[in-house]
Amino acid sequence: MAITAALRPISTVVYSANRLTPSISSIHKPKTLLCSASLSNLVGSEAGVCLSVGTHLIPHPDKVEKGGEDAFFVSNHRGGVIAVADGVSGWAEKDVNPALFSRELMAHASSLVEDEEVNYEPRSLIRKAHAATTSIGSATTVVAMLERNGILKMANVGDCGVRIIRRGQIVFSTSPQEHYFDCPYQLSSEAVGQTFLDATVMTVELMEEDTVVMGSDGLFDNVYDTEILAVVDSCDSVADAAKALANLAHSHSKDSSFDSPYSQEARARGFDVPWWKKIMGMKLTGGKLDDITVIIGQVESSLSS
Ligand SMILES: [Mn+2]
Repeated sequence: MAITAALRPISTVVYSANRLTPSISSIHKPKTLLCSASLSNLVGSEAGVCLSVGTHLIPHPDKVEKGGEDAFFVSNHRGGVIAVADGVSGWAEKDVNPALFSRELMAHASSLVEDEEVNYEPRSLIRKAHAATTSIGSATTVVAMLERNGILKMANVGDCGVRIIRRGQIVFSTSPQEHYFDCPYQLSSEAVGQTFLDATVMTVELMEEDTVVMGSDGLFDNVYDTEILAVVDSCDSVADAAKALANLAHSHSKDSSFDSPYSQEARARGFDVPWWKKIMGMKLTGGKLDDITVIIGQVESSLSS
């Protein structure tokens, strides 16, 4: 399977696609699910489309006891809202638990999805959620909000990411924002950090049966897009796909001989084994140990629920 397009999120991009036929269905009260390790549920329930969502989070092997530093949420408001935040681990050196900021950011964001001022705009959601935080720390984040007419609105700060799969091909891809290698843009408790103004804002018109793959860098640093396509294609449910992708990322992350996207990028940036090892044909390889969060959303007619 080939990657047909990887749009760079420099400006707002609208994919044109067939209009989705609105349909009528019963109205359920929005329910928000926060930081569950593994869940699968249908979110969004009024006329039009909604996301059927599966999630899976595997903490960094050294951070299992504390649950890792990634956080995420899923909401069924309108067509569905999904978001991931990744706490920047450098804060541990300052005796700050890096999980606090990312979790608080996601908790505020999940409680603000229906806020009038937010107006169902991902960048506004990031602005208000960030402003509400009181924890010390910083986090990367990506937010995607689906309208029932199929318009998916996204905002991204840092190196979490999104892939959109249509008929077995990746038709949309976010790009990481970073200051330098391994130092992503991040929302912070400190004034030196980035803000909602630095977020890349993207819009894609989705079609029924499109698949949205959202993850922290722990996914995309360890799993190639071709593997994402193959795994999603081989799974029968969004829950299975999320779990299978997280497991693949986890196994690659622990494999020192795997030539991961992360090690390829490191070599491209000039990091490698010493010259005498290169002479012997060796190179820098290995996955990247990290927290791994995967959210899979499949676009469905809300009648099909
Ligand atoms: Mn990470």
